[in-house]
Amino acid sequence: MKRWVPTISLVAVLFAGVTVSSVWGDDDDDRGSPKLSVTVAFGAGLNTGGPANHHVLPGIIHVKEGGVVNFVVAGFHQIFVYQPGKRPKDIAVPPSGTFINDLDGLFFQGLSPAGPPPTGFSNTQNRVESVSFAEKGMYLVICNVRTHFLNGMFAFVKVDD
Ligand SMILES: [Cu+2]
Repeated sequence: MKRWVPTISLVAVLFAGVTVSSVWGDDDDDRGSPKLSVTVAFGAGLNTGGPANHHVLPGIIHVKEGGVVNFVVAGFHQIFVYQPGKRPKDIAVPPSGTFINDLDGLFFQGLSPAGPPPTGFSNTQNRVESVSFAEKGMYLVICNVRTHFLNGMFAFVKVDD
């Protein structure tokens, strides 16, 4: 009985299109030069709950000047991005309540998961919110939901050339 043996050409076909960037991921880490369009997980996914969900991944988001960060929002979260210079310890966190709402130095305010959205859909569902970064700098991005931020749900967008 003749046995089937994969040839070099078959192996080449199987791995065709698998580039170094797709192995490393174009946008899931901070390696290499900044990209013009980056995808970020804002919330760890609807198969998680509580503190396990309260993450922005990756923690350092590297994007090219003039580029866009596409935040994939998993459920009940709200994106707040601040102008460069604002640090996590500068956030004025109220002692109670659902939201932080620190508007000082705000660069971008995402859709609120509390109110009726303009689209007619629930803002608590998964969605993408894209934010453009025209100028260089280090921008703090947090989840405006108080307990989420206190669980460490924040990251930095590093805009570079
Ligand atoms: Cu959140």
